[in-house]
Amino acid sequence: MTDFRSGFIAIIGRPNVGKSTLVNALLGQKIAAVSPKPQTTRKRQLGILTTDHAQLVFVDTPGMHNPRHKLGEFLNQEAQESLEGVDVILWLVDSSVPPAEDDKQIASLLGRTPRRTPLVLAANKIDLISAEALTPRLEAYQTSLKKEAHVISISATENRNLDQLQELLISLSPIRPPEYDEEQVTDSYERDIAADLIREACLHRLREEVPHGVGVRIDEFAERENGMLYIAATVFVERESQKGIVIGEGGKMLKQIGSSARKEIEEMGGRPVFLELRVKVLKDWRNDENALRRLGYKITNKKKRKPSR
Ligand SMILES: Nc1nc2c(ncn2[C@@H]2O[C@H](COP(=O)(O)OP(=O)(O)OP(=O)(O)O)[C@@H](O)[C@H]2O)c(=O)[nH]1
Ligand SMILES: [Mg+2]
Repeated sequence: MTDFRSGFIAIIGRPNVGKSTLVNALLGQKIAAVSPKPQTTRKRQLGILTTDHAQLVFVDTPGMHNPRHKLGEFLNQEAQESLEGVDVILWLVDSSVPPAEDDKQIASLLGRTPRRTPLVLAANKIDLISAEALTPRLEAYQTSLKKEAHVISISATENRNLDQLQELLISLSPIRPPEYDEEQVTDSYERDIAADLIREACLHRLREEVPHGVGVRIDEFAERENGMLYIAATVFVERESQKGIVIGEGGKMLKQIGSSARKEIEEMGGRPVFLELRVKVLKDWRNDENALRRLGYKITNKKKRKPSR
């Protein structure tokens, strides 16, 4: 029998590069919300992949960026803390665009992580770039990094090179028994994923600034005797004007959001769902620490640590 390998893999990258899409693709099922808008992921979430000879525990993180409000600070904190104590760091970049300022900052942060932690630079979205343009693009990302990295190009949506990536990550993981049961795919509760899927539906349907000001709270989550899951949730927005947009004419928008979220939640849980949504204004909540806490985003105001080297 070969030795069993098991590793924690932090997936780091700026918003919208495809981190959550990659975790869903590697797991072969949807556990994380995904959308074309940046800052979709707001909390760290584990995606657990178990094969007969290895277990990879992916730590999906919020995209790192220059924050403009307190929620943004929380997102960066979540991402940065996920680097601690992992076995491998996977820096995911969008190969269809040159390195942005946020990428350079991430590269410099990664340059300060412990030398013993292997680093993988994965260039995603190669379906959007020609083979000739890819090589110099990879070099541009690589030179911004002051550390050696294993480089691999992938497409999370087209399933390209994902097996190779998986094997690489397994080979970099230590020999160790699995941490989680093989049936477990995530550490998030179904109700928290449901909240994220409702927010994802908002991100897909709403335009411009409105979706980023959306927060979701699950008020009731109960299984009824007939096997149906009953969920009541509140969609919080920052301003009165946004409330009208989310509800839409004659309640049309909220109905669409509810219906697409319900389908996703049903698919995840494999049982029928009754979803009831209401909309409330929580003024400027993204900048209000108390409101953030109530919605489950806690800023710890940790003191800055010195770089370890
Ligand atoms: N063309 C293409 N699009 C991709 C690929 N991977 C992800 N996407 C798209 O990129 C967008 C962002 O994907 P997410 O998985 O939400 O990105 P993320 O890095 O988790 O974003 P945050 O949670 O905001 O940090 C979605 O519209 C995905 O469908 C890829 O390989 N090719
Ligand atoms: Mg994400």
